[in-house]
Amino acid sequence: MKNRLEEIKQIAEQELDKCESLDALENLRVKFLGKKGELTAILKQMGSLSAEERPVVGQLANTVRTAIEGDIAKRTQALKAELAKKQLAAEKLDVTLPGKKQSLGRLHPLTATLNDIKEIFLGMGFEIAEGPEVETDHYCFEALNMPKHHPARDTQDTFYINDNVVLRTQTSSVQIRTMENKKPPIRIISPGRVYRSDTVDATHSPLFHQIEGLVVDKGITMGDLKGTLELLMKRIYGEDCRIRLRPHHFPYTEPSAEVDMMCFNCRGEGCPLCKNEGYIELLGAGMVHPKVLEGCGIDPEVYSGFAFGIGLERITMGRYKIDDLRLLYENDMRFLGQF
Ligand code: 2NM
Repeated sequence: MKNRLEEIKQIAEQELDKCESLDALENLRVKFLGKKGELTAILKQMGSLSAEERPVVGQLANTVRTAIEGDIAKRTQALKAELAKKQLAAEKLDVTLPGKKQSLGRLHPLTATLNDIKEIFLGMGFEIAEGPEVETDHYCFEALNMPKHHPARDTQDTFYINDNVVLRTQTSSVQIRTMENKKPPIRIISPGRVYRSDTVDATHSPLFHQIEGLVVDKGITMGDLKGTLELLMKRIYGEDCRIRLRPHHFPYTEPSAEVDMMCFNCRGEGCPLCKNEGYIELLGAGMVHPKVLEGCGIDPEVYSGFAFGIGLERITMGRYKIDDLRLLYENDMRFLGQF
């Protein structure tokens, strides 16, 4: 039995050296010291020993147990230290490396221009009105003095949801809704998405953005319209910017005008950009047609008003000298990063 104990101690020491993980160490402990382990098996046989031998073997068994326990503890410590070292090496962090560059976002040129225009109008006491992009025929055409089969509808061909519901072709629908619900004085701009059944090219897109303005009060004249638009253009393009009004026709305004801005390229001299005109067409405007006012329950004998519609894309392109409208929608960072 003594020999067997010595043998157990030796085998345990040999196997201990081969243990490469904490799991293996635990298995080893169970194998030698556990309830069904080798050492316990020996102790169970002690009954067969003589009274003289028993304390001697008992003491030896304890010594062997203590020795194995000690060895396991030592090996556990060593393994843990080794593992910790490996983990530290794997998670090594060089705090002197240069950091990752954070690229800050910025406003899209359309958003930046819209924000500036909103500020200018808010400064003149306008309110911002918004409305649905899916509109009824009534708000999009009928209330704007464009009954069914009116030729002006051809220039605003749009997308039909059904016979009576369309994607709005201009934000005038918002202005009609405002005039129906609010008595003058009215001073609003209505920015938003509008839709037309156009083929995409450098200056056309089936979805674009408009900012329409409307002022209705007693004694509003064409002079108010021109002064308001001149101030807007000076703020956007610079104090030396001049505008001119050309007679035009819209069904919803009378008289109507197209508003041009002095060419920022040649300053009125004439160049390829303005096709030798010296001016660039910017927006449409006019005095709200009496029929339109009347349809909204506003007496045209008492009130008058002006309205205008600006294409956000066009004004943005002029401002940043962008020559193709498609660039504004493609989200190409090489383009957007320039602004
Ligand atoms: C334009 C040009 C001229 C316009 C008219 C109205 C309303 F609702 F008062 F009749 N809102 N906007 C208008 C006038 C829009 O866009 C080129």
